Amino acid sequence: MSTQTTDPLDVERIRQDFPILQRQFDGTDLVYLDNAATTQTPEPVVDCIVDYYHGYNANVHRGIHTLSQEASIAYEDAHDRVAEFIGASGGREEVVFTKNTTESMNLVAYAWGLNELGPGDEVVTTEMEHHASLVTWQQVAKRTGADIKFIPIDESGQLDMAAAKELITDDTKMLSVVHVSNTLGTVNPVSELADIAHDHGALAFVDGAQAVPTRPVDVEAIDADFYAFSGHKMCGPTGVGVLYGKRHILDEMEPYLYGGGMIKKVTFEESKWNDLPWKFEPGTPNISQGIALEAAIDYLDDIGMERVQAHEEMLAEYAYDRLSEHDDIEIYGPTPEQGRGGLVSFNIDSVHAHDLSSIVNDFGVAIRAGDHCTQPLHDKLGVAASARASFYIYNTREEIDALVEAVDEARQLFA
Ligand code: 7TS
Repeated sequence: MSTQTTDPLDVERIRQDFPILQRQFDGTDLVYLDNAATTQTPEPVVDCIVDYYHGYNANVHRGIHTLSQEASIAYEDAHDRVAEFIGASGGREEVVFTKNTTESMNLVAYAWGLNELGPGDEVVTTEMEHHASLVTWQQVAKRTGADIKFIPIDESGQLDMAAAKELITDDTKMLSVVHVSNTLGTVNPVSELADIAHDHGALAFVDGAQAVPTRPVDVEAIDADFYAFSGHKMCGPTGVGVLYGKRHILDEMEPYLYGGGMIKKVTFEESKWNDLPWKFEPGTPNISQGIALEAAIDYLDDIGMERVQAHEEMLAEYAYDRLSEHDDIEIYGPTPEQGRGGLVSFNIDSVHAHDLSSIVNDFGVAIRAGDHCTQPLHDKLGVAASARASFYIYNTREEIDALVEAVDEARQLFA
């Protein structure tokens, strides 16, 4: 691990690693503020993928030949690197590579939920979950007869912890909570919630899709039983995600998908499962993406995750303050003082979020509009959609100024 400091980032230097940021549309610079959806990919990560295809493209875990050995070692080592990055002392055995956070979530739902839940059991989750978690638990609940309970949010978009303590009981078998909300920017007290769950004999699943890319995360300090995130939101490629699980829990779980690679011994009658984590990675995996996730982690670690977090918080505060200057803009979620991740979702009175996103796009500014896969949360906020600007290591205050100016243009157009 690099020496972590909170010195400001050398953003100009970082931007040079991302050729896509040089794009212009009719002479207008791209201002990419849709990082909660996916982040851009720096050259060392792209190079890693190219090196793989140019140098040692082969299937993993099956060939004796040199290329296959090289690919296998690199792919396996990437699991260890992820474990180190998130503080999983069990190493690769606690790190399953999936396609994305959504698949990690489904793995837990199928392999754990369908076997462990039944009528009378409860899954406690929150009102700010992404559909990846919410829809999946709904399906598991339907198939097992378990109930889902929701920890409500308060006016500021933070969890009502008094309600959480009431809702988590001895009937709770799983607490499932998002670490950083992709809509509100709320940073949830996941460690405290995991402690409450454990006091009642329940497990804790944490959706870290917006957390691992933006702050130091230590799954053991949180004491999460499961923790999920996606490579493509942290400078990595699409097609690789992670499910961390405590070793003894993964050990006892049945596989989710079956086939080659996940078995140790097969007869016509039955099969014995492979060691962790391969038991959960059947078939040919996303090899180059897995290897490139290590390159993405090296890239972020070189910058230092504490500095990434400080940069995110600085930009979130700046955007919050600049957008708050206007009375016709409503921002959702906590104030910067209450703590928020590097994104700001908002609505402007006179302009629908989709129109806003389309108009600011004419000024080269890429933001997201819609429900951000949190429809029930938007229902609770009383809106169908919101506009969202989300930041990363290569964004600047000037780019937020460009957003605010583009929003001004939209306001005038619709006045
Ligand atoms: N959980 C959270 C908190 C997320 O923000 C996302 C993606 C997911 C799960 C699912 O991740 P995936 O990699 O499996 O797709 N969120 C968003 C978003 O906010 N805009 O686009 C994708």
